Amino acid sequence: MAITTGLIGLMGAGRSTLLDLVSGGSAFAAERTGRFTARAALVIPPDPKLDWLTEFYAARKSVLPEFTYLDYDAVGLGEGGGREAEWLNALQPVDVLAAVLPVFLDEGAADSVARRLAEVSADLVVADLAVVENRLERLANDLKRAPRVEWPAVESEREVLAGLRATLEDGTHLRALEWDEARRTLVRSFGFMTMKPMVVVLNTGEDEAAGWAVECDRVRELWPFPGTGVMACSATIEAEAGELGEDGDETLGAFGIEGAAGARLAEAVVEAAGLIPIYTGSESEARAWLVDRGTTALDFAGKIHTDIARGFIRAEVIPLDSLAAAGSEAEARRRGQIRSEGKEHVLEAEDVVNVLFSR
Ligand SMILES: Nc1nc2c(ncn2[C@@H]2O[C@H](COP(=O)(O)OP(=O)(O)OP(=O)(O)O)[C@@H](O)[C@H]2O)c(=O)[nH]1
Ligand SMILES: [Mg+2]
Repeated sequence: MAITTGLIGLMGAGRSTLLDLVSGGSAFAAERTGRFTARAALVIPPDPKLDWLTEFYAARKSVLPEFTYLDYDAVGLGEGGGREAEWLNALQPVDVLAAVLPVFLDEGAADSVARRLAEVSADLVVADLAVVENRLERLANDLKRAPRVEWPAVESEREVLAGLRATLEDGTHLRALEWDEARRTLVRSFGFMTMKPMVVVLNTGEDEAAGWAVECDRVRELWPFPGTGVMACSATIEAEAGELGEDGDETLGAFGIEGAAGARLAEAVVEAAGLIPIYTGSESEARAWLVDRGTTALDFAGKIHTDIARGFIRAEVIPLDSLAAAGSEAEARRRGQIRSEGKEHVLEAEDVVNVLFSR
């Protein structure tokens, strides 16, 4: 399973540099869409907890979640001439959007993050508003022509869309609204940008790394919408340092930059998408899964295999850290830490799960 993230931002925000950075230079040409050429990268960040689990079960292989990134070349938010709409349309299938903010261009400006964020937000909101307005216009025409029996359906869609318009005009992203399944289905085909999980990437100069934590918190204050993740990087210098290996790590360390950008971005994608890691382990395979927060034991069984969900008996569940502290399954069992759970049990981040099922 791969999570696909589309990189967006103004032209020259540093999307391509970020793609090269997280892929370690292994980005490849993706399919052409309309007038645009895309490059993609497949990134599989390491997971020390899965390494531990693999060793614990002496598993023959280990399987990690995969992250795909998609970058369309030389096109950006805020462009006129219909190009932007076509580009955003091409991004419809992605699971997550990552908005790269060129904070490095505003060196020293105290309000850079707020201003860049407002800029991106306005462009996304305007794109969604255009979709809403178009649809409302069409519905107004439909209403003139439609037989009376169809009026209530048209009216109710108009009402929903008018509500979305008011939300957008307020500058609020649509994912901040309460969505029941019926309304979600109604708007799914519109593919609203501000409905998608979104990562904000602050691309700053290297000298600003010391202030990253503060600036990331500022983003969370300014964009308090659910489905938002935040990450900071200094794309150029991190990409250059990446080519130098350990010497590069030392250079980055001097600026206070720690951890691979690919892992940091993946973390923000996981945060935005509302996913949690769940582990499974056996002699044949140790595996890290990413599942929606709130996933039940039965949902998870179905994710492994429909047959396992069909024959679900119960799930044995233990937090990975408890298993590590106990040192063996037998000891964890003796401590009563391996719980036996039913179908409706909601899994927690870093649970190790063993689904028992009948064939
Ligand atoms: N100083 C500095 N320059 C950067 C940084 N990130 C990107 N740049 C520079 O900004 C320019 C644009 O970067 P790209 O990565 O090509 O930006 P892009 O968003 O892909 O731009 P388009 O695809 O042309 O829309 C390049 O010259 C980069 O070297 C950064 O963190 N610091
Ligand atoms: Mg580019």
